[in-house]
Amino acid sequence: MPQEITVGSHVWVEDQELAWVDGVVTSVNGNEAEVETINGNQVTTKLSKLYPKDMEAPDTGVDDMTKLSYLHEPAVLHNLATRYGIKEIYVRSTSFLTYCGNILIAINPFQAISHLYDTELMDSYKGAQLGDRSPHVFAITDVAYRAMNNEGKSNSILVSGESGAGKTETTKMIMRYLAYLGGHAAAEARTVERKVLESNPVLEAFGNAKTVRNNNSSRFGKFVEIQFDACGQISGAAIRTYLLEKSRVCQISEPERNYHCFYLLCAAPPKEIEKYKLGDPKSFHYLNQSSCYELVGVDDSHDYLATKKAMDIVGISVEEQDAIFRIVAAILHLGNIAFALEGEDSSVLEDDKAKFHLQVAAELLMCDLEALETALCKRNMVTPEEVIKRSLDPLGAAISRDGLAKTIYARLFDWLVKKINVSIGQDPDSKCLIGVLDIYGFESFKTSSFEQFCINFTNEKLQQHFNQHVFKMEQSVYQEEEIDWSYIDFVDNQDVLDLIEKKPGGIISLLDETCMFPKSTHETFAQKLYQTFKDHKRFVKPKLARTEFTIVHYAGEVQYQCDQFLDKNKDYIVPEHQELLSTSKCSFIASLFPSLNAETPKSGKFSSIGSRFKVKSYVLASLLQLQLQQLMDILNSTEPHYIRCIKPNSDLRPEIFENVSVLQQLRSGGVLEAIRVKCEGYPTNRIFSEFLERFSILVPEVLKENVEENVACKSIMEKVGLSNYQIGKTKIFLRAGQMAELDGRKAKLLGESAKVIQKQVRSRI
Ligand code: AD9
Ligand code: MG
Repeated sequence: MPQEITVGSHVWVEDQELAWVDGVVTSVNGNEAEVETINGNQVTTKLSKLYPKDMEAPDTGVDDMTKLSYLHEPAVLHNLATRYGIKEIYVRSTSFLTYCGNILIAINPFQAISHLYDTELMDSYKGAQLGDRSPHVFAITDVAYRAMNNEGKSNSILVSGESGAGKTETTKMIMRYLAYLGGHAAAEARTVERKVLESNPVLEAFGNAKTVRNNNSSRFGKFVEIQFDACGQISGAAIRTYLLEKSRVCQISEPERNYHCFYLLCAAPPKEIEKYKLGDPKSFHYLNQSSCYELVGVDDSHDYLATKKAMDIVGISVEEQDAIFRIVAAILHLGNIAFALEGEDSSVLEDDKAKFHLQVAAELLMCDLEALETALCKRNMVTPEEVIKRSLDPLGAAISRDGLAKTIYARLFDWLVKKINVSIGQDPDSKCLIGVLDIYGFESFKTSSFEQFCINFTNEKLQQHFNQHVFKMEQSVYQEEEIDWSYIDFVDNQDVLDLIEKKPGGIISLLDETCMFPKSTHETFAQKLYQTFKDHKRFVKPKLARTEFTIVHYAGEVQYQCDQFLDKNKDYIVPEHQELLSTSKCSFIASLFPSLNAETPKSGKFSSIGSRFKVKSYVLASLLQLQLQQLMDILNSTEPHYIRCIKPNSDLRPEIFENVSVLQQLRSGGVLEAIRVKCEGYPTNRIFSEFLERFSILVPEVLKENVEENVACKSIMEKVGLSNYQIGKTKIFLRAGQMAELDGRKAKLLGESAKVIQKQVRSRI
């Protein structure tokens, strides 16, 4: 039972709607207490479920979580809400962002805040000490840049958060600030940083889409590696992308949209519309599955021209741009090729409209019309004697058509990334880099599928990296102060990672094996999982489940539906499609589908796309595993900084702060876990003089005894009867709850209830 809570104590109590609400203890009865909350409720609860509220905390909150006197969940949440609520006061000083150790929490304002990203502000952050300026994305970037220059070590900034939390916007600000810091003075030398910045609109046009959660949602993960020369100037960059959501090309649901580029092209100048035989987006199947065509505040025709301009800057030639948009148009036409049943199980083009679109698609893809039709409607059956053409039924033909559209799009996207990398150029002599990671956050839906499995696996990997780092940071503070830290417990998520990626025997291995057997089904896959992991504490077979499984992730349980795991894992191009496109008369298109025999893997960093083409079929989950391992190797060689983006509400509106959802995000983002790690050790520390100012009233004679500050602090702790604290070189380190205990004693001594703690002995918190 926490001793500090008595009648009159100000506390936080759990609340279904608000997560935590503050109140005053009105009675204590054994292990239970009655609390009157500020919203007028009487709540009876266990004493152990109450958390003390710091009555000396400033009304404006604190800009650094480590300054919180009581480090616990409600205090963290309340502080964030306070900071977000007063953002008007801080418009100039940008204080809706809060540091937590070297973690920056950024709450999406959902409104443009004036001067927040001005050049003047950049000037003011340049070279400023971290504590001297209010927390800001520029501040953390400045620290990374300076650390790189001073210590000659690569740094990385990992941005995470749920969809719509502001990761991409934050990433762009980091890149802008780095271009400002490491940019070239002479205009003609600025091409590298211009290309780096302009890669964003290009990738967004092809990789972003409106979703329920975000009007400009990135449907891929991205790691940008910015290379610097010995003078600290940008000398090259490399972009790696992860897991583009291919299914969106063919399937969208209300109120979402397909990738932006399709709508941009439909809003192109009349000449282009005519050339690509386009028209109203409503007339295309791949777009009209949802009735959302336009975005508020977005002018597609303006963005079309802006995208082309950005393409110019990143070095995509006019001919290449023509081929790219020809492909985008061809995909729209492909989608309109509908099939009808012929005979028992064959398919033919449904009507003249389908014939027209087939013809246009063939023209745009510069391939033979009949060959395209055959590739869509028929499959080769190879027998020892001969190759027989087997007809597909209309459903099979539609699946074949969608498969073709998805493959073309994915290859186009990969081409863009590769082209940008080649155009920006890599600096082979660069010793230092700053990596910026903009990756999808943890996801849990009613029906979570393969995509969520991959996303959550990625997040487990990053979480492990994060935990290890936070733990290391904690240790380094203790070491600096020369205090004992050896017994701090550290819980890792290695067990979840083993469950997913252990070789052999993990889920990914089992999935790969299952995909290799032609007769496997998702049911046999599920059975295999149930058998293998029946005793694994991170794996649960839900009651009555036949094809679902649950993983107990660090951020919570997620139930996966493994229906489509096998299909989605096989990233495989139909040989007939490959053959068709590799013989396209358009050299650009043919180059996206190099003939399998002619392919030679390229050496160097960006061989993955090339070597991927080499293999006829591969499995996505293990490809991701490989990519993540490479990412981890890079991250492990850098000094990491973390930005946790928080989405304050799901309406995407300013000034609304939803406690429950924010708390869930703090949990998923590992912020609460970081706090837990901190609480395992000494969550609160105070410089000796501050501690004495706040608590010498408890043992006034210590000030009279002419002793060292550390001895005086020790005396106070001993007289109050607290142990297990540590005295460092400059600070006293307190265990969880000790600060509250001291405050409780003080309040009692002052002869008043904790409710009216006078703020006379106010110390800087
Ligand atoms: V997703 O996982 O790619 O779906 P993100 O990347 O986390 O997501 P994004 O950066 O795209 O979110 O931000 C969503 C929207 O929030 C933006 O389009 C802006 O309208 C808004 N936003 C985000 N950050 C800021 C900001 N610092 N200032 C103003 C912002 N508005
Ligand atoms: Mg994004």
